[in-house]
Amino acid sequence: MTQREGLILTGINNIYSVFSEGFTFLCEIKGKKLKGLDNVYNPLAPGDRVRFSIDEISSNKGMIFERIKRSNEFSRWNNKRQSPQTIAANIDYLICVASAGNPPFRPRFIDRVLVMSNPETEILIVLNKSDLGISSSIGERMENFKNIGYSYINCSAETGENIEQLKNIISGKIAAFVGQSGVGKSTLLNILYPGYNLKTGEISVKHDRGRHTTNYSRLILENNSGFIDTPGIREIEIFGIEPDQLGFHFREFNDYSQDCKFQPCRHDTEPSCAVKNGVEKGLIHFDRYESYLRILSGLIQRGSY
Ligand SMILES: Nc1nc2c(ncn2[C@@H]2O[C@H](COP(=O)(O)OP(=O)(O)O)[C@@H](O)[C@H]2O)c(=O)[nH]1
Ligand SMILES: [Mg+2]
Ligand SMILES: [Zn+2]
Repeated sequence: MTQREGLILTGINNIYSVFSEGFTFLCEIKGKKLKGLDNVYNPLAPGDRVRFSIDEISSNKGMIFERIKRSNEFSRWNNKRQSPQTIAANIDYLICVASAGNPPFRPRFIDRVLVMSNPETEILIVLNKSDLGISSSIGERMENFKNIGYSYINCSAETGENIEQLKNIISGKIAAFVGQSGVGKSTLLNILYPGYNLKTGEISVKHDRGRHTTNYSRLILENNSGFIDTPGIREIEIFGIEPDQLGFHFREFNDYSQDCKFQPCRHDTEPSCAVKNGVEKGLIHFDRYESYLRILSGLIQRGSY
């Protein structure tokens, strides 16, 4: 029996495409469960490295018996299944795509992506559909992201604005594109990586009677780089963060939180809170603080972190 290491490209209905030494193998998980990975929505995500054995009879099939330790992951809480769901693993770049309109700009979605991103993963906020016009309130919120230390660019898949720049940024990297449905992820990827004909403009349909949706994340490799297209994310539910720790994931709060009277401070109803004081003085963006409070109350309500 031959054993190998491979890279998960995609998984559909528990059949995983595993890329290894120039070939793609269709693999299942040996014994249906991977050791130590019980309470998760999906034990394997695009970008995961695995050890698998190749079937002796049909050589394009195999059995995965181990997931190699991840260097990072982008995950969310799956409310329906009440378990963590990994969207992409071992990525070099997290590209958070938003749109200037149609669907409306949702900065709080971006805030949530930022909270769930690993500090070691490079992150870029891309405001697509700039051709629709960037209102002053959108521009101001985007400036704030920049002021607190996140990179962002405006672009348009329609007019080509800044597409070359985006191409240069992700060149040689594995980049995961995340963002609400309809912001233009697949359209951008079709321009950045021509030839894969990713479906665009699809209206997400609620599937009835437990039928499996055809929407799934997949990793596409091209030379030394590649991308993960992630369809169908409506919301990013936060998990894995204690309520007392949430403030540390809003990086601009850290300039103030050491001066809060209570330590730890949830920056909510506590008196003499330096973060709230910062919001009142306009040093911290009010909308970021609103985002923070919503996530905080969500975490407390759910009661599991
Ligand atoms: N006006 C405008 N429309 C765009 C742009 N990029 C994508 N779209 C349109 O937005 C819709 C959704 O795009 P799609 O790539 O499927 O979004 P995804 O769900 O994020 O993958 C499609 O109808 C695209 O043609 C853009 O830069 N400007
Ligand atoms: Mg898409
Ligand atoms: Zn505080």
